[in-house]
Amino acid sequence: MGGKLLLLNGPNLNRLGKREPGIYGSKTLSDVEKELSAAVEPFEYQIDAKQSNHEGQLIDWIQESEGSYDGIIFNPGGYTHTSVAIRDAISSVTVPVIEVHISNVHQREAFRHTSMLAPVCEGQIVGLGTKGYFLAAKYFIEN
Ligand code: DHK
Repeated sequence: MGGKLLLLNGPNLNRLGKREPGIYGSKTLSDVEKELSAAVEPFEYQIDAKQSNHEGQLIDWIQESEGSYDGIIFNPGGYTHTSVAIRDAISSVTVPVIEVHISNVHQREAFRHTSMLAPVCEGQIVGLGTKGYFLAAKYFIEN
């Protein structure tokens, strides 16, 4: 029992709660980070929460996760649909990654239907709101 998870959020997710609330909900990223930490604590899991709007920073954090985390819960924001470099970073580490999207990307614009990253992730949770982050943590705790 026990472990350490990295909660990683990409561009524009720092605007959660203010940004298009009809699509992304009213919780702030800080709310999600605090609630997730509290939810995993009884299982002796710890969450490190990081957010960046910058592709290179996200890549550095993914590379540095090797050996330090049991899993990464990752909402890559718009980089989901574009970033070969983030895909390569995920492939370069053995830490399993779950891709999370708050919105149902498949009900939205066609350019959101493709993920560059999903093929190298352990799994993907889409369209279940911020609950998706909690479901990803539950998966890591139970596996
Ligand atoms: C978040 C974003 O910022 C978008 O660029 C993605 C994702 C969808 C989400 O639903 O959490 O297309």
